Amino acid sequence: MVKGSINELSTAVTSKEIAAYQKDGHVCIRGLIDAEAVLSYKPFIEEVSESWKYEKRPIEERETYGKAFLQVHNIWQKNRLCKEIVFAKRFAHAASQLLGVESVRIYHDQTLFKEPEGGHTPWHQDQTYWPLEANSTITMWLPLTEISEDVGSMYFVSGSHHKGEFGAGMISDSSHEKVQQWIDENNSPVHTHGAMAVGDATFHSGFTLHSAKANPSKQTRPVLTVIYVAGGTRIIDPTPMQDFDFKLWLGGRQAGDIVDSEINPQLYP
Ligand SMILES: O=C(O)CCC(=O)C(=O)O
Repeated sequence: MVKGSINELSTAVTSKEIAAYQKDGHVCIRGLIDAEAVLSYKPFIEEVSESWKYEKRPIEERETYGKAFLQVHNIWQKNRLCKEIVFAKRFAHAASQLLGVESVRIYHDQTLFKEPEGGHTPWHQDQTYWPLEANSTITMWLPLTEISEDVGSMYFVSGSHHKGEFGAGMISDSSHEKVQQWIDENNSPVHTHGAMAVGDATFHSGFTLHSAKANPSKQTRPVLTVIYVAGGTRIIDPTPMQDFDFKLWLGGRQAGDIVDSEINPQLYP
């Protein structure tokens, strides 16, 4: 099953891309992995995503966030082949290079399947939900199919990760409006990496403001994300918005502890 390249260290990340990531808080690594390798795991990821989805309501009955995508978390715990791709050293190595750290662990993974006619992903920051030290996380966003810019590609506010917590609150119409207003008022630079081929991946920092457009097509936009945390990162006192993640993704570790539970194994080196 393993196509060989997923555990070979990445040569795709250049020093220019590392500098771009550190400056902008996001980057697209083209050709991070062979398309063939991604496509060989796709049916297993799709199957887990379908069988574990908890959203049962028709799309028209959901609120904005519910319309943005169907999600399933920690597919690595649900299927052996999904674990192989989520734990791929190639991805974890790229994450550590971009973060500029020696080692990374997994915080958690998730599938984000934007359905046909699925809505936009409102502006938000991920770290609003994560009780972790600042600047310690990076998310890999890996489409499992070729995507065009107008089918749910990601948009980022360049440099927003330097500002820390924005205070937009939970992902919703309200976070979207607050961030959009701030972007408009400040002429903030919004960037998309546009169309992506299978094997390309974007990476963004925990505090980077980001969103995605709706999916106007008749095809699902399947994406796998893996969230990495730098080795040695400490857990902070959770805010009420971080309590859910605190209980779910840190294996019982407490504020002040290092992220090192058995559900956060080191993926690189
Ligand atoms: O895939 C999307 O539409 C949004 C993804 C996202 O917000 C994330 O990966 O942090």
